[in-house]
Amino acid sequence: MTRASAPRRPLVMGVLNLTPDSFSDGGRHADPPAALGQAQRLIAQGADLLDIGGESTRPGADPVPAEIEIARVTPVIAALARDATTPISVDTMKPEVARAAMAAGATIWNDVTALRHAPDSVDVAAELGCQVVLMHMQGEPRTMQAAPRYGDVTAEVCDFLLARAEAALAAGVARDRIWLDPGIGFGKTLNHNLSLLARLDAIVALGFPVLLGASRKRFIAALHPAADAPEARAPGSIAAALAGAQAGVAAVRVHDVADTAQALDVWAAIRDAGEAKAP
Ligand code: HH2
Repeated sequence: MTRASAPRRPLVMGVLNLTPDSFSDGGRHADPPAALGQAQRLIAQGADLLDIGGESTRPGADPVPAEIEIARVTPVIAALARDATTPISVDTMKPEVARAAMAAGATIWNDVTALRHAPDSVDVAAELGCQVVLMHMQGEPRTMQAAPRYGDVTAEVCDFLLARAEAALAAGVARDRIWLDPGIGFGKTLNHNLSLLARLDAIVALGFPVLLGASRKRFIAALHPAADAPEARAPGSIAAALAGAQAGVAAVRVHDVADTAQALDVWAAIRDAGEAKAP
């Protein structure tokens, strides 16, 4: 996936949570017309991809049965796939939800468990032939922030991501369909998040496109207490997106699409001007 006739910079993946309880936009787009309206706004604001989820992964969130998740996401995916050309990702850990989402028109399976939630996840991903995002998480959403521990967080995240990519490849997922994601905020302290954001180049060097999801996350409020409300965290989110751009990530998963796209366009123009001047 690349952007046609535009400066080289990370794709912007707009987040659309069809959940009552997501930490930053929960309950806002609960019915299909409201969700569709928000999806169209995100596309108009410059989203290159959309990530649609029907289950919150915030710390302490309650699990959602597959039928409910499917009922939340598939009508919106089907309507969007009919009317828009923007690639659609489904944010789910359940193979049955991924399968229903692909049948409705999604082409990317974004799995925060890196295809570990169900024993058949890797096989279903291979069978669906979709793109897959393999994300790092220590523990599970309910308890992951209790006491995260690492020796060398970057090395451990890289080892995990490579092992999950190998498991996907062994099951028959094509190499060019695999994305990796360090999982900012998933079983990580402030220092773990910052270490990873400072060493995104090491994850990029693994040789797969990297997706970065730092948008509106709690570490921003830890660094800047005035940004306690998730909607107040756009500037910090953009700072993280620019760190990702500098390290060569392929896409950033964000809530504030217009502001992020603007920041990345300016960043890319400055980089290009510097490259044009280089001897
Ligand atoms: N973060 C969230 C959810 N899904 N997927 C990937 N690949 N990377 C991420 O960093 C990531 C993700 C959490 O953010 P959000 O969707 O806004 O909240 P919630 O999980 O509460 O719906």
